[in-house]
Amino acid sequence: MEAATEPSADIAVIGLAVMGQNLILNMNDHGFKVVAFNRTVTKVDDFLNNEAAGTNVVGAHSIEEMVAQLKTPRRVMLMVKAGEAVDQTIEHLLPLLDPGDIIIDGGNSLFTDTERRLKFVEEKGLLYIGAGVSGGEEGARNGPSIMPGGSPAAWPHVKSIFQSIAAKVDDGTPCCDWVGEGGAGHYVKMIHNGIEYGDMQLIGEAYQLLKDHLGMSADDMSAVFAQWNKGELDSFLIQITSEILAYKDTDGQPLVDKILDTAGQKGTGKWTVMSSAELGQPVTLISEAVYARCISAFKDQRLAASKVLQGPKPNGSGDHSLAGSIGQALYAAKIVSYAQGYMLLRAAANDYGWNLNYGGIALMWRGGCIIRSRFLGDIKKAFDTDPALLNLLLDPFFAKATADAQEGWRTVVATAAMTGIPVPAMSTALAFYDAYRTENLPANLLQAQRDYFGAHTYERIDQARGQFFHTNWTGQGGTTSSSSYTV
Ligand code: 2AM
Repeated sequence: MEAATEPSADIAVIGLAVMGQNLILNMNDHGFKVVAFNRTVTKVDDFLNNEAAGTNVVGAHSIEEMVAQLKTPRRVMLMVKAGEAVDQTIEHLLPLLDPGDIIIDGGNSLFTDTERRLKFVEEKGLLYIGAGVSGGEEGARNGPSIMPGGSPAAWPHVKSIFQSIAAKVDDGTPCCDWVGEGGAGHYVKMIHNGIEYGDMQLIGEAYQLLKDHLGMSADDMSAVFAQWNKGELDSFLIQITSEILAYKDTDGQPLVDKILDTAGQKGTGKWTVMSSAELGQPVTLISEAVYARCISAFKDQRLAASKVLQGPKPNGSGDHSLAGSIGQALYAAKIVSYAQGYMLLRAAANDYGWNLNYGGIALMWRGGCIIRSRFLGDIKKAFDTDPALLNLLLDPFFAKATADAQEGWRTVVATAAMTGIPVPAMSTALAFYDAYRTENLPANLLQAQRDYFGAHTYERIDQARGQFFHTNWTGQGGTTSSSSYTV
């Protein structure tokens, strides 16, 4: 590089794994000049000579050289491995940057790490963004969903880059908008991934019912999913499921039948469940989806148990007319899952002091990402109608949709129970739906038990809320109530 050249790059991207490379090429397509850097420097030249050949992308062989090429305020996006690599890269960058420069973490970071890094970087006078990026390699190349949060003052400086490269919905609106303060961007991405776990588990349960109870062939199932994809279930995951089921191995047999049934996971589903427990939100469907992957990983134990534990076994003789009800169960349970996800978002916003735009989040997920679907357009409409909507299930459209689907949903859950097919997600969704609409739950008895053995006190239905009573149930011991009780 000649020393006299004015810095001319719009943004730097550190990390040339496939997501980083594809985001760079996407930015280049939209007219931004990108400087690429990678810890293992040989990858910079590999990239420039191959994937980025013939583009305006420039490379750097050191972080210093990279920084020197950037216009101010400098924008540096990290696409490195989540965890320590992010902290190390920030440490390298800080001495080279000036107040007002912006560090963006586009990896799958845990939101609490993002909150910590934001504080650290802001203390040095710089700005920080934690941005969730979803859509996989293909999305990164052609239009991902981007969920940025962090220092509000940074947003105007990255808005045009992010919104240009993001996926667009039919009317051209980008699937990227400001999510909120602190770690809100990575939190919303985490919920996205949790919801993705739930959607995939529900599809898996529908598949197992069609396969084992109705005895359908892979081609027949592919046709069922293709049909579903024309209606209210229209989504990327339903579409690829149809394509996967139709895919044949080299011997002409469905490839899906040859894939070992043990699921992997990287952690964002688990984080969602941990956060739900932390915030006291019953995100039961995503939890079941995470645990279903755990059970699937016990392949050897399941094989042994299948020979010991008694119970009905599906025999493929179910009536094919049940396929419609399975679609209804999938749809109704999916509504519950998103309602639960939004409950968690609301609780997190309250707890962490973020000002979240719930309809905007649905719009960001409407295109580009793995959970993209027609359904998210309906969620956006629900929050447009009532931005303060307490629970998605209470929106008139979704209340009617669950009511309309529930006969099929109940039939499917009951049938699964009677035929021995595990449907943890469909059934926990139904249990949640029934609990949420039940005026009197058995927690009165539970409170009595807690008061009996631990003097934890209880409230009464015939007294104002907030007054606590203790009964000496056995006539023995003192009348003191437990001091550990917290309302
Ligand atoms: P590498 O090619 O030098 O391994 C995904 O692993 C990306 O994160 C890669 O670009 C990788 O760089 C980068 N990465 C992993 N650990 C890193 C670290 N400690 N510092 C900088 N980059 C790192």
